[in-house]
Amino acid sequence: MGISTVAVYSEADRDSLHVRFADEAVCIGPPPSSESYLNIPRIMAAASITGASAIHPGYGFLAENSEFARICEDTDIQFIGPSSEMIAAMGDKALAKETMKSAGVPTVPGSDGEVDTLPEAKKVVEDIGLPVIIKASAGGGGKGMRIVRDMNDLDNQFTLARNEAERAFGNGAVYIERYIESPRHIEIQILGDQHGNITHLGERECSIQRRHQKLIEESPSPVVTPELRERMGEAAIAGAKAVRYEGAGTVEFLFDSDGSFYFMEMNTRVQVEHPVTEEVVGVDIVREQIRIASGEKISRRKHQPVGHAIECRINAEDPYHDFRPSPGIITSFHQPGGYGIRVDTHTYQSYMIPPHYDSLVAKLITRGRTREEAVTRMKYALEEFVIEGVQTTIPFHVKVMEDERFKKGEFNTHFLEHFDFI
Ligand code: MV4
Repeated sequence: MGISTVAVYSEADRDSLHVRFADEAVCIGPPPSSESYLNIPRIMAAASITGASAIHPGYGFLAENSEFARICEDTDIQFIGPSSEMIAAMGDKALAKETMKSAGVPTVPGSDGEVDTLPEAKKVVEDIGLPVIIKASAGGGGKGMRIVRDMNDLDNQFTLARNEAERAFGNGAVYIERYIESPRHIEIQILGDQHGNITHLGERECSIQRRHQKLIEESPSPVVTPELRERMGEAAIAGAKAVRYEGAGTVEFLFDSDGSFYFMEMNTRVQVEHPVTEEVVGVDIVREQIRIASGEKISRRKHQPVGHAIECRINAEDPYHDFRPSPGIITSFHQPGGYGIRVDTHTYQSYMIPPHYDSLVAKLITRGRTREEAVTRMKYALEEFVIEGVQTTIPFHVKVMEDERFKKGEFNTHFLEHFDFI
């Protein structure tokens, strides 16, 4: 886009590629994120001394921090993302659900907003039936959830859920909904501009997760037909229109085995898995975020996926030992390339993966005319990918690409629970 860039980095990330490739780079502190990437005054100071006009928050740390967005709003530095109120509204999961429900987005039957007392909880469960799931309003991404299958456990689980939420988020509020046993996680990518236009870029299938960490994502989903895409896309747009959403966002749905779908959460940032959408719809999502923040209009055309894309997250983790982190020096590095292959990474040979942050080393994305072609290409690309010196998830991904169920697209969020790797 011809925009000059400033990278901020902690002492642990000095040698990261983004630091080298940016026009300027500012060190914002020591490795602990509380003293660098989460330290708002240091980031604002870096923006100020370099004369930055905008901040792209990425997808971690402060990307969904309404306080940070608000501070940007109070200065002349543009936050590339939605308003601080929008981030706060979607960060309150019970409120987000009620907002979407009012907009006509399908939601899982459950409590109307938060449930404050045990008698109230009992009443809700009597109405909707067992099993139920208790979720923290301030949670999200699987944090602070409890499943109740027996009425006799409700008392205990309700109390535990509230205490846990209070301890983890400083907010004990919870809400209750019917537990869907074996859903798929399917999410819709949306874009909204400052002129009230909202569009969707189709779905991503994100059911291959382990402990709420996504490992493999793809677009389109093997189970989404053009008709279903239209319905899910329209539901996501209706929700986004109701709040006049601005920026890139993701509306997450639970997709039940009977074909129904329900709003789960809305993410107000660009996500790790956005490349699979870019590959099939031909839209640069980060470019759109920047265009939207500068007041430009988004394209009003309908986006249709062409072909199929898959992403494998290559983490510095040992899949042979419960995915334990494996930081250290990459002694040998060779990345695959060629037609239909994309690698997004900040690393290279001799790079030291610091132990302080999460373990994503590279995103390997393949594209094909069909899902089968994308899967085959992924298998070969994984086999060409050489990373030595640290353990990685590459051999795990090879095994998944060879799995019959995976190849048929027959899986849900429980897939990795009965996947025996090794
Ligand atoms: C659910 C659910 C079943 N029924 N809600 C997990 C993350 C958080 N965003 C919500 N989650 C779930 N909510 C109802 N009513 C199952 C999950 C869930 C899950 C969802 C998506 C992907 C992986 C998951 C793994 C375990 C549980």
